Amino acid sequence: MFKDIRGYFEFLDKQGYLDRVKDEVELSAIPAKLADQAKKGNAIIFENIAGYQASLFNNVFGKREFLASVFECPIEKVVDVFADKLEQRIPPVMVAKGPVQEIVLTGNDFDISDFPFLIHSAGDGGRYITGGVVFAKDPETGVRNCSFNRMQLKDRNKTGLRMSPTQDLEAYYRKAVALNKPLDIAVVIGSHPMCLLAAACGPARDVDELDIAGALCGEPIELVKCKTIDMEVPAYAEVVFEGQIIPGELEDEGPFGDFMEFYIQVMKNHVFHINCITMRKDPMIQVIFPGSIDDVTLLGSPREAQIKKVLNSINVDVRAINIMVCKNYLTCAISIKKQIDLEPKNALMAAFGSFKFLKNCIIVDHDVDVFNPSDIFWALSTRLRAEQGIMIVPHAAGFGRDKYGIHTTKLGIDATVPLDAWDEFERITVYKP
Ligand SMILES: Cc1cc2nc3c(=O)[nH]c(=O)nc-3n(C[C@H](O)[C@H](O)[C@H](O)COP(=O)(O)O)c2cc1C
Ligand SMILES: [Mn+2]
Repeated sequence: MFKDIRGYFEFLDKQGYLDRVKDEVELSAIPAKLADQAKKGNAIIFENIAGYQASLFNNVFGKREFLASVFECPIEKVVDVFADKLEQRIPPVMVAKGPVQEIVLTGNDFDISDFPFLIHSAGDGGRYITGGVVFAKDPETGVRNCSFNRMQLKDRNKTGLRMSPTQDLEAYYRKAVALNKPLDIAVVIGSHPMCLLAAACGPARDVDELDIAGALCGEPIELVKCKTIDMEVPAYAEVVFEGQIIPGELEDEGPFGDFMEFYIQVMKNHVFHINCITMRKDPMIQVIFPGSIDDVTLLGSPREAQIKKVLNSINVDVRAINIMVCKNYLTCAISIKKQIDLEPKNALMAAFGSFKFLKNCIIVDHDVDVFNPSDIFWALSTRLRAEQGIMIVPHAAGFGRDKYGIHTTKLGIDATVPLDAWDEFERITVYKP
């Protein structure tokens, strides 16, 4: 497989999935351009940003087709290939040097605002790092963890950092607090696309996400030692910020437009102190727009794989699954070839049981396209018998940030036709002589 994000872009370029903007662009003009780009779906690199040395890229996973090409399978098979690979492990290997350390900046030699980090949404409290993967080690066991965390630029060497109470990083942080020791972290920007997927997939706490990244690549990720902390980072990444989170230090962070397309209000969050930057000579910075397909692919595709695997294990004949149907990963549409009349309810219970954040789940027949929302609505209007097809499970765990209890009730919908009535529900097709 390609070695790094640059290799991935070459790979996408050959298939017409990449746009390179060579003309000079103002940083402030980029968010609006990226909103347009999201409709097109191609990955994009801004190579010439006025006043900035680094380039900026976005839409690494702009279309489902990208992963299908990477895994060399049809789009509908991506979920199965991904599920298989997520169970494999290929541990990383150490190498003596790598391009990510071509330049080393310490002391007063750097200012993070010199990198093209964006204000993403109109009401955001400032510029944010959205494409950074946080590398940390369990202070007791040394097990590595990789996760996404938003970081608000605060000073030349300081950002705010949001970790949620359920994240592995937060568990490591609590151990650091108990030991009264700073938690060393490295923030890696411009990671290999398989490292990005691994960092978002949320495996068990004792699993090193880089072992999964290796499995997704089919070969080990090569790592170099950080310059100032006891951490290893991908040798072929673009930029690394090395530094610490200090126990007990909290500051205002936000507002920030999040993946549900609301603003998270200002809250007390952690602070990341940066003491060293290593990077390539001509670094590239990744940005991820909350609630974009790019964002939802990272969080949604491993959950699709997980749900599909569970349904397969109870012999539900899943034809297609789409957890991005509402631009987040809270609602899922699944098409099945029904084998038993009341089976969709069992499938719904299994789906809710296999992914806690899942709030709404719709099951349709195999002739409905789950990637086409109007086709799903067609099934609701023509095939749903609401008095028996709707299942509500109140008071179950759901998405955590939920002051108003919006995510604690599961809505399951069976919009399939009775098994013995197919003659009456066969869809019309256009007459062709
Ligand atoms: C672009 C992006 C930004 C994210 N930002 C945050 C964040 O700021 N805080 C957080 O707790 N989770 C965030 N997440 C979700 C976590 O990265 C994700 O749940 C990950 O699996 C957590 O890793 P862990 O399982 O090792 O805890 C983000 C995910 C993505 C894709
Ligand atoms: Mn983890």
